[in-house]
Formats: sequence, structure tokens, C-alpha cells
Amino acid sequence: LTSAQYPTLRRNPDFKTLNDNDVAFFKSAIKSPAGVITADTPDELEPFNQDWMRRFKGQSTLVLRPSSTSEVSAVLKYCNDNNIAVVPQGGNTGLVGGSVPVHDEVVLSLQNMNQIREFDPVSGILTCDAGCVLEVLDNHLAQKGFIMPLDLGAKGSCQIGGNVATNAGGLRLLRYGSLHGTVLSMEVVMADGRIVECGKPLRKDNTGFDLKQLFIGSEGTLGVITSVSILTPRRSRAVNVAMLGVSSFDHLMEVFKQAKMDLNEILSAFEFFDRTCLNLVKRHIPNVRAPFDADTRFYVLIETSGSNKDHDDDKLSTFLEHVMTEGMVEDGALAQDATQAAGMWNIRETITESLAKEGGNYKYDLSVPVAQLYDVVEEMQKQLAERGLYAADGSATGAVKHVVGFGHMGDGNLHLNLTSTGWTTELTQAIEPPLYKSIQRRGGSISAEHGVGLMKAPYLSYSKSADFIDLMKSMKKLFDPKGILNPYKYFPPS
Ligand code: FAD
Ligand code: 2HG
Ligand code: ZN
Repeated sequence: LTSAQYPTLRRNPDFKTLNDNDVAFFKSAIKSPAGVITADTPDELEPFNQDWMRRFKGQSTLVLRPSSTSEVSAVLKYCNDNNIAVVPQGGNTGLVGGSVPVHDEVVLSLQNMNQIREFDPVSGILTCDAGCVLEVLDNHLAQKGFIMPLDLGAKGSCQIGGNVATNAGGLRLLRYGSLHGTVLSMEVVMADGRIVECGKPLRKDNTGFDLKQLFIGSEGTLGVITSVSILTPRRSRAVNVAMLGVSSFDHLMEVFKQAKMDLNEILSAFEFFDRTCLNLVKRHIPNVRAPFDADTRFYVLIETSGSNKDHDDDKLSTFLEHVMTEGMVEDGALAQDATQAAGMWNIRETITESLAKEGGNYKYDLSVPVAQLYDVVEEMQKQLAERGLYAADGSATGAVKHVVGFGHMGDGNLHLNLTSTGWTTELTQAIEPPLYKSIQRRGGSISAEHGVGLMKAPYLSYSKSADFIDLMKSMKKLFDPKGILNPYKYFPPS
């Protein structure tokens, strides 16, 4: 088994190979000396070439870190004029191989564009550079009594520009909706260097096409996002977190229905994970303890957020009484303070890290009707077991060790993960075509939130029709006629 998967895609010969004159131009266009990293310092280049999972690795010899929109514009104009391929990169936490080069594309990192431009405490509208780290923004807003409408386990590294470019979902979508609703406007640099304002930082603007929506989830293929205006809600004064143990997926669904009924407008998260996820977190993350002893098949993390603690506490106790007395839940715990609440969230948020510590990690992030979410996990276990590639007791050698499911139950979004010692083409073939066919049969989507990137590009037709993909290609031609932005990704290889 290999430790990293080098894509076998042929380099597009239309793209120019960099020479000294090109590097000299970039050094003159970017004022900060630390803004240009070359092959002279390979250790500095390495992290920009390697993705978070350590699955995909590019061979770029140049990373550019502009500090202003005009520097981004100068870089792109030059790249477009000279047919130089570019990969926009945010925090490089993407999970589909979209943020790293495939061959020698120039990495355009937004790291140095990290200024908060404006915050209006009346409207809650925040305008900031695309390279601002999500957690930094959330901490900034917390001081003013506001909150970012999205939250992810990768918050300490991912950037708001990357979040918008991937249309990230995360842990607060159930409450605050998707970025298609909360992003109000953005500044984008087109492939040819033109700087375009997509809308204004206003809640209402009914003039012209809503072009910003095209950039949300376009994964760096249509333009480089340099700033974002986003609507941020008030931070809730009262927050409760509970973790419950449930013995079957049917019970989990009953608990979900009851939560929506009893908690309604104060329900702010409904996340689930299976027993193996909890065991892996306990194995790999220091000082993690489950908040109760019962060893159940599934666990659910429920959060409520509101403005009146007594009101929320009342609602939550009614809900807990219902689910306990009606036998939907085996055991549970209610966080008594912020530290306990953070401990429960820590379990959910470190599942990804724990899975990564098992070695190679096959990740799938999909939507299917909620009732079928866990069927997808069981179907995969059965299918691989039949081929001798998986055994529930971990005895299948050299193949898959764990097949787990967790995710955003409230959004109908499952994270199916398989661990193995590495990635092989054989294993990928045993897993992917059958999985994507199954998702298509169930009327689902092959990506609920992580996007397409390099990993899912060959499989786009399982979620989108041929006509739809043709239309996407026409848009790409319009926005980036030479195809310099994030090549080899997002579109099925021709
Ligand atoms: P990158 O990884 O750097 O880039 C992602 C894509 O966006 C690439 O295609 C890149 O070219 C493009 N891009 C980046 N910045 C720009 C820009 N300024 N302009 C144009 N294109 C750009 N995702 C979720 O949706 N929900 C989760 O709950 C979630 N949890 C995660 C937890 C962990 C521990 C990890 C490691 C990842 C998680 N992710 C999650 C995936 C990832 O964090 C998100 O996709 C995130 O939005 C990526 O942001 P980034 O800044 O790291 O972007
Ligand atoms: C999450 O919800 C992220 O924690 C990552 O989207 C999911 O690791 C994964 O598969
Ligand atoms: Zn997720």
C-alpha cells in the first residue's frame, strides 16, 4: 500500500514551465520578500504541495503569497498572459485534493491577506480579507457579542475564502443555513486580473445576476476570492450541550424527530457518530473521556442556543424526559458548564483527526435521505466483507480496518470513512464506483459539503447530468478562457 497517491493525470502541455524571468516578475509584483517561496527552500514549499490527508501531492516550485488585491490581480494577469497554471490555496484543509497542485502549477496562497476590513454591529455584517482564519474571525466577533454563522473542526487553519470557495457546511448549518444565504457579497479577481465586486455588503440588492452564488462552491476554478462580506448573527446567551447514547439508527431518527418537535427554534446542532468513532477518539486524543459509561451503537450530540436560559433549560428537560421515558435513549449526560460542553464538542470535532491517525483514510461525504444514512455504511461493510477486504473484528489483513459513519444528521449529511494502511488503486476501485452508484440510486449527492476537487472529478456524472456538466464547462470558458485556474479538478477529465 502506498503512502500518498500521485495522480496519473497527464500534464497539460499548453501550460508554460516557469523560467527565471517569470520568477523575477513575481518577485517584483509581490512587495513582501516572504511573499515568494521558490525551489531554493524545498522545506518551505513542501506544506503547500501536500494536502491535509497526505493523500495528494503536487510538484509546484513556486508559492506566491500576495498581501493585497492589486498584487493578486498583477499575478493573475501575468499568469493568464503567459499560460501559467495556478492553484488558489486557503488554509489547505480541504479533503478532496482540490487545494494542492497536481503538477507544477503555481500556488497562490491567500495566507497574507488576513485583515478584517469592517464590522457593523447594527446589521452584523462583517467584511474581511479572504485569508482570515475562521477561528480568528469568530474570536473577534465573540468580543462584540456576535458569532460566525459557520464552524468546522478545521477552524484553526481554514480561511473564510476557502470556506466560501468550497461552500463549507459544518456544525452550525442546521441553525444558520448555508453560505449561499449568509454571504452577501465578495471581491473576486478574475483569471485575467480584472477585479470584480460581486454585489455589495447589503442584505438586499436586486440588481443584475447574483454572480457571487457562482463563486460559492466553485473551488478556485472561476476566480480568486479576495474578500468576503458575511451576515453574522448575535451570539446566543444561553447554550446547552448534551450527549446521548442510542442503540439503533431507528432510535436515532426518533430522537431527531423529537428534538425538532420539543426544541424547535433553539436546536442549533444535531450531530451523530457511531461507536467505532468514539473508540478511535479515545485511542488517539489525549484526555478524552466519554461523559457516561453506556457503550451504545450510536451517540448524538445535541446543542441548543437561545437568549433565555430558563426557557431553554425547560425545553431541554421536557425533551430529555421524553426520549428517556419513551426508551429512545440508553444513557446520556447534560453538560453542567462550558468546560463540559467543550469536552463533548471535542469528541465530535476530533473524529477526523483520530481517523487520520489510523493511517490511510478513504473519506466520503454524501447526502442521502436521512432514513438511509447509515444503510450506506452497512452496505459498504457488507460489500467489502464479501470480497475479503474487511472484517468487523479487524482481522482482514492488508485492507480496510474500520468502516465508520458520522456526521451532520440534521442536514442529512453522512461522513463515511474507511481506514487502511494507505491508498491503492485496487481498493479505490472496490469502494468508489459501487458507492457512487448506490448514492445515485438513493437520489443523493456524492458531495454534501467537501466538494469535488481532484478526488471526485471523475465521478461528477453520478450527481449531475451531461447537459448540466456542459453548461458548467461553458461558464468555465467564459470566466477562465485559458483554463489556468485550478486545472485537472472539478470537471470530469476529458
Ligand atoms: P483550502 O483547502 O486551501 O482550499 C479548498 C478549495 O478552495 C481549493 O479548491 C482551493 O483552490 C479553493 N480556494 C481556497 N481559497 C480560495 C480563494 N480565496 N479563492 C478561490 N478559491 C479558493 N468541511 C465542511 O464543509 N464541513 C466540515 O465540518 C468540515 N470539517 C473539517 C474538519 C477537519 C478536521 C478538516 C481537516 C477539514 C474539514 N472540512 C470541513 C474541510 C475543509 O476544512 C473545508 O473544505 C474548508 O472550507 C476549506 O478551507 P481552506 O481555507 O482550508 O481551503
Ligand atoms: C466533519 O464534519 C468534517 O467533521 C470532516 O466534515 C468529515 O472527516 C470527515 O470525513
Ligand atoms: Zn462535515
